[in-house]
Amino acid sequence: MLDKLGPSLKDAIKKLAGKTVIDRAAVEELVRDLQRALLQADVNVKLVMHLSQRIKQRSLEEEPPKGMSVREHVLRIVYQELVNLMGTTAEVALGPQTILMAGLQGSGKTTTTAKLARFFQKKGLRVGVICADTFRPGAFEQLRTLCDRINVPCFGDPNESDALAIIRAALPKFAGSEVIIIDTQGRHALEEDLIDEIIRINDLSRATHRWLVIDAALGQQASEQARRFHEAIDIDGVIVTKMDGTAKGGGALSAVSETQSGIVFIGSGETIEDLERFDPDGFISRLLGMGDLRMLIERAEEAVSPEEFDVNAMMKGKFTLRDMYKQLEALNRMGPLKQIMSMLPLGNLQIPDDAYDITSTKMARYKVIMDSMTPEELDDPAVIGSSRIHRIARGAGVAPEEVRDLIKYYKVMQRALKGMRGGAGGKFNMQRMMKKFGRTQ
Ligand SMILES: Nc1nc2c(ncn2[C@@H]2O[C@H](COP(=O)(O)OP(=O)(O)O)[C@@H](O)[C@H]2O)c(=O)[nH]1
Ligand SMILES: [Mg+2]
Repeated sequence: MLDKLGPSLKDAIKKLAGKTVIDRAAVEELVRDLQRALLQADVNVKLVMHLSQRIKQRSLEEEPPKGMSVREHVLRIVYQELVNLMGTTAEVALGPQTILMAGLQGSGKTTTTAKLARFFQKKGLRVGVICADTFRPGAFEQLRTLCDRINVPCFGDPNESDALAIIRAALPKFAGSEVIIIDTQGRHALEEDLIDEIIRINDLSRATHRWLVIDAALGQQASEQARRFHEAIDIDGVIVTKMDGTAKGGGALSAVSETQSGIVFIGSGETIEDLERFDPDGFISRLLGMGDLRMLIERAEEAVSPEEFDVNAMMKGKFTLRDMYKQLEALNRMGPLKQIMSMLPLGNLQIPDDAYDITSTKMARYKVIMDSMTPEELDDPAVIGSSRIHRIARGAGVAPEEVRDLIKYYKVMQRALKGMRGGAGGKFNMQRMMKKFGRTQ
């Protein structure tokens, strides 16, 4: 998508390294690279010019915050302005709701309906899906096949030509469902009767949310569709699909952002799992190469004093349960785990949002368990045998399984740290670590 932007920006920002005053020529060069990359991603020219202006002005006029280098100062401004450009995230509630899917034919509504059903199902909610597309032949079959794969009930009637009649029949059937998703027809163009129908469906279903599905390949043209649908049914979330297959994703995101509609999800592939929550901060951080372990360690050193948390010793191989305990505390102090993760060099790895949730809950449990351990055990977890596991579990009021889980987690961290020291080019192999991590959950 904006892949080209990353390397050229990183090069431009590198040129600022070591400078003590901000150099107009360097900032201008940076802005030119940025413009080229954004225009290639089909971001609207006016938006690009506005952004360039802001970056130039802020870089040259704002005082760098205390202790921040010139490079970091400019990097931070570029980051903030790009995050603004790419828009905001709309909330997704994990409770009872009816979601109406809108969008033109081929935008990915049906596929995304199934992806959403899967998303809510994974969050433990009962989902029901309604096919209200009476226009496209085989629409019901397509949706039902997708829903069958994930065991989500799907209601439709290929012989009924009235979408409202289908919805009227379907709603009582899904009275026990927490999340109801209604897939609608699309057509090739935004026609008046399509708009009329979606307005009536919206009224009849009393939808909690009206989400618009837009193809990323539209680039900046996405704003026109977003505006028209918004006028008709008050769109409260946009899903940009096919981000995997186009270079114009940046254009689509910024165009949608301009219409003031928040982006709820991004579709990034054809399988049912290829749906991601939109996270502008993480997205831009990775793009700018903030996925940089050195930064993480700098942050870590800020959050805890050196006596408390010896990063260097840890990197050299001394890593006790106490270190891990301190690390967990430091992570807590540094803020949301997710933010920390976005600073690590994850490459294209997508970490599912719920991985963070599970992890922070687990962390709290681990702390309780560690409080029941002796100093000896904390320093050298290898001494913890089966009878000690039971004693610790009783002390912490948890199942022995959970103590074993913690020790397993410690071993994974220990191995990951070894990998970090010995891996290719000294790079932290996060992907491998997350895989192991997943297995201990
Ligand atoms: N690569 C890719 N293809 C997608 C994505 N979302 C949908 N598609 C494909 O786009 C085509 C149209 O999707 P469909 O759900 O039938 O669109 P609808 O007419 O709006 O219901 C299908 O071939 C989908 O597999 C996506 O995020 N990435
Ligand atoms: Mg469809």
